[in-house]
Amino acid sequence: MSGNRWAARALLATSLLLIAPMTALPPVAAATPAAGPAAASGTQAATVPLTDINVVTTQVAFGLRRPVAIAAPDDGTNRLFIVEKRGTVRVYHPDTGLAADPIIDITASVDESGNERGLLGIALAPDFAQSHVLYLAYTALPDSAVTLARYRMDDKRLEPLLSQEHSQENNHNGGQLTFGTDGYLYMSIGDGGGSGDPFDSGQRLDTLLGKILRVDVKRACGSLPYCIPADNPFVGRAGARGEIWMYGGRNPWRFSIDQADGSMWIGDVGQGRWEEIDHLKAGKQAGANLGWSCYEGLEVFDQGQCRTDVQYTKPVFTYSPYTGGCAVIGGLVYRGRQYADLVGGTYIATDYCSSTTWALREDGKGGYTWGELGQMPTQVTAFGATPSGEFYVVNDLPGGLHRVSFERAAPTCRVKVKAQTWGTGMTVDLTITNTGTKPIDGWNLFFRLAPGQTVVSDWNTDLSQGSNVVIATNAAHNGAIAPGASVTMGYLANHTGDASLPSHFSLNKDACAVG
Ligand SMILES: [Ca+2]
Repeated sequence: MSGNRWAARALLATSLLLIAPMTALPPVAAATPAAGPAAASGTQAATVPLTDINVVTTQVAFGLRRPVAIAAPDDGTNRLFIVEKRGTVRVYHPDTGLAADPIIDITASVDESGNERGLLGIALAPDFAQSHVLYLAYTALPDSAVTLARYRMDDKRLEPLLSQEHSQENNHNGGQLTFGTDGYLYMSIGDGGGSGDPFDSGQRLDTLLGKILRVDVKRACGSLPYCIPADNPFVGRAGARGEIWMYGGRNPWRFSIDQADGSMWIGDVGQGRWEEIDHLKAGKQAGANLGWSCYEGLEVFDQGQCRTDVQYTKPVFTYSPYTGGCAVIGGLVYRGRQYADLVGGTYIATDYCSSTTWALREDGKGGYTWGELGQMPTQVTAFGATPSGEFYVVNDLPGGLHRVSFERAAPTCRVKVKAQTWGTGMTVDLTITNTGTKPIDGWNLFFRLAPGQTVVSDWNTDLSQGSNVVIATNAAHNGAIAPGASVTMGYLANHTGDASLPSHFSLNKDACAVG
């Protein structure tokens, strides 16, 4: 679901596609059976440094066929519903494992042609425990239209509610479904696919392509089998679709709504230079313009799509796919109990190709801190949370379901930064210390440069820069770093005014302490 860089690869690859010693935490709410993960833990935010946290995953089921979404009925059954792209939903239970036969099978209605088409999203009705009603997003037969449908488990009835023509390209279908704290259903649809927004969909308001929609599926209005909430931002505007909640999306493959505060976190898959995560607070969402295809991340992508009379919502986090990433996989804010001291209130996401686990927290000053928590399994397509807020992920071609846990582990490396800056240049010395207990034998240090910085030369390392990402590899003479020992390397760079220094480092994929 990202660009066309990975066209021959798996599902999301074609273009698809955050603590201190635990201080006295406020008492967490008792295990109240309520709607969604918010029920679990309240809203305290963990403060353990992100560099001190590792993600750990444990495979609990295998043999899934291209799983792309997870839903967790809050009905006391402890089941997980796993969506398979071909059009089936299978049940996993921690005691009995993965059921062989699907509980839902709509393969007869699903167009699975092409890498990114199929059954893509699921959302359980807020009253699912009583109604057994859920909602599905898929590309439909025969015309590949991106479709929202209601599914009644009691009589296996599938009722299409809304569809968006999407026949020309098979990528960028979106397909995330999530109920908001307002009881409305939110749905993402990609920009129509291909590459570079060929239909100019992102900035147009007369199409549902490149959008996040908000609809009321509890009621029907006139000829529509759903209603458009009267306070949707473009209701009544000539030539605009009333279903639109936000626009300027490229392929918002996975987004989530934090039930604790109503904010929305969006992983919008990038074209080729930037993957991005957007965070929109409650009250700041209606009519937000996420930028595509004027912007890709923070960079102008297509000036022809830019306007001076609109306000663009900037991503809160971007990364270059240069280090092996290809498609951001939007995740969830952790609101569970088990790891609340580590990642409570922290947003967790990953990348389909690099499997880097990204963690984001608000810094209380209007910005965000970020970190890397280690590796997810390869090809993660979606996160899911149990009613008590614990995380699972599924991965595409390997077809696994994995339980996600977090552990506190002191960083095994420390980087000290020393710099001299002038007019348009800077020299930076980086001292790497092995703070772990094992010898390091060969290393790669990853870090990011500020916009406008370009490495000119390096010493005691073999350094390469792609986009804003630097990979510094050991020189022949300093690959070995014994526990407690240090090596110093550095570089000279040009800058265009911003001489700020790198602030995050990872050594052999482990995040390092800094300073
Ligand atoms: Ca954007």
